[in-house]
Amino acid sequence: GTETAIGTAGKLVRNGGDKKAVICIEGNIASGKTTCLEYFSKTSNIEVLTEPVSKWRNVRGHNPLALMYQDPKRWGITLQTYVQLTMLDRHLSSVSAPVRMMERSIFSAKYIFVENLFRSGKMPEVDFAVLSEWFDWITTNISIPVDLIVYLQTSPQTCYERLKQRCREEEKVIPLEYLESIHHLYEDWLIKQTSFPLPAPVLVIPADHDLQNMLHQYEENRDKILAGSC
Ligand code: DCP
Repeated sequence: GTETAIGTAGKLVRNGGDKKAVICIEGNIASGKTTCLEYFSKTSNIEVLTEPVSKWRNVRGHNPLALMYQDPKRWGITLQTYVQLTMLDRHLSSVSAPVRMMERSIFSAKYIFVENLFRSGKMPEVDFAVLSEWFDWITTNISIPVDLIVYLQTSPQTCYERLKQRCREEEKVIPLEYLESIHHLYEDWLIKQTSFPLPAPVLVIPADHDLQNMLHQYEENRDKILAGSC
């Protein structure tokens, strides 16, 4: 839907009108977010938004994800501008179910990935400034409600092993150090809570375990996740 309304904070609300609970699944690359979303997609009353990564790999025949990994200085801004757009689109899309679950958020795109590119010297300051202006404008003028963040907490080593196993072509160049940087940014944001504002309370789920164990944990946390969000 494209209905618009002015929300309580005076911001433009464009998510179909009435309030729906929003849960964002956060975690490092290959931390198991997709598995978590798939698990909850089988629950009634929850609508799971599919990951936009397929878009990042193909925008009108171009692959900005691959380009960014090949030459982050040149293409980082290209990918991250598009990530920001696709995330905004996800946040604003209207859902019919009372609970919506999505992979990552516009917040982690900025606070984790853009921040990482900039801090590691892989994004020119002017690119960072322009992206930040966009982000600040969006978050000031558009209401992006999040009710709960579920943080799949992993060790970078576990993610590295899962990454090698899944063998996504674009990601073959990712070294362990990259996952370590992302990990530390996540920990500072969601655990230490010293870096950037939290858009919602955080539920931490240890996620180094094997698939069977993880599914068990999702089952155990199901009520907490759904209660925290309603
Ligand atoms: N990515 C990025 N910048 C962002 C978001 C993601 O560069 N702002 C990259 C990291 C990955 C790819 O996009 O190479 C997909 O990232 P995700 O971690 O979102 O998806 P995964 O499929 O890795 O998640 P999981 O394995 O946890 O299901």
